[in-house]
Amino acid sequence: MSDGGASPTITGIVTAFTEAEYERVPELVQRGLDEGLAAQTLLDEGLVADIREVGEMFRRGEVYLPEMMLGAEAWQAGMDVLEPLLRAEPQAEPKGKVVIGTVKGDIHSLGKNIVSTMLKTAGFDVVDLGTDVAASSFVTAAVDTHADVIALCALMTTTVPQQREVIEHLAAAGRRGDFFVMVGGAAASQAWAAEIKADGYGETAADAVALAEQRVGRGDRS
Ligand code: B12
Repeated sequence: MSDGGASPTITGIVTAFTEAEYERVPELVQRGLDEGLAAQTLLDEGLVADIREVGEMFRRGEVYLPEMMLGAEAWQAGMDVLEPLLRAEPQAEPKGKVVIGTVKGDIHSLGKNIVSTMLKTAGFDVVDLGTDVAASSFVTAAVDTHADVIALCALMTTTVPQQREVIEHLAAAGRRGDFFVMVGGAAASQAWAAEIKADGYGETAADAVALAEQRVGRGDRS
């Protein structure tokens, strides 16, 4: 996590997560804003880095599921403070349409929600299908809404195969060429994206925006 050289408030947010003082998170995020820190900095260097650290502590057996749940709640409470500042005015002419969701069997929503917010901020029309979304539902939603891009989020090694499932469903429906399929989430990788022949992989929400822009900018919308 990136607390080297960070402001005392960001260091405070880091400590709130690692010391399980979760109730302090929204107040510290607000303090950061009052001190003039950018919402994006508080998100990237504070919240995102910290919830990942909670996940590492969980993996190492240093915290248990209830702490991870409390960490997720604190994350959302901090995000509630930041989100109005990250959200842009809706644009009259959307850049394109993105259908997004977390794949079947996977209820992790925080990263998907950031990607969704950042895409909206960048001017995309976003259809958010939520979490635990069946492959067939992605296909139906993309076809019905005339989407340009399908964004698939998967956080677990047990659920990431569902990203391939969506691509196979598209192919079976004869619609594979109609949509730019991008994959992300902690369980996905560049190599995985290549293996399943996805059109793009992004490590961050900013990558998701860049990929979606690349797609609509190329003018090969179907
Ligand atoms: C918070 C959390 C939870 C919360 C989720 C709350 C919520 N509403 O989302 C709770 C406590 C409910 C939870 C439950 C579980 N969890 Co959990 N969880 C996490 C944790 C700590 C953080 C995830 C997160 O929100 N990260 C922050 C966000 C911002 O990051 P992100 O999702 O990666 O998204 C960023 C990028 O990936 C990218 N991105 C995301 N999506 C997309 C999509 C596209 C297209 C692109 C381009 C980019 C992109 O942009 C985002 C912003 O930059 C992770 C640890 C980790 N390292 O990920 C474990 C983790 C994912 N969980 C894990 C596990 C095991 C579970 C449980 C099975 C635990 C249990 N025993 O019940 C359950 C799963 C239930 C289910 N069926 O899904 C494991 C998975 C291990 C594996 N098999 O791979 C992890 C890795 C923890 C660990 N180290 O063991 N979890």
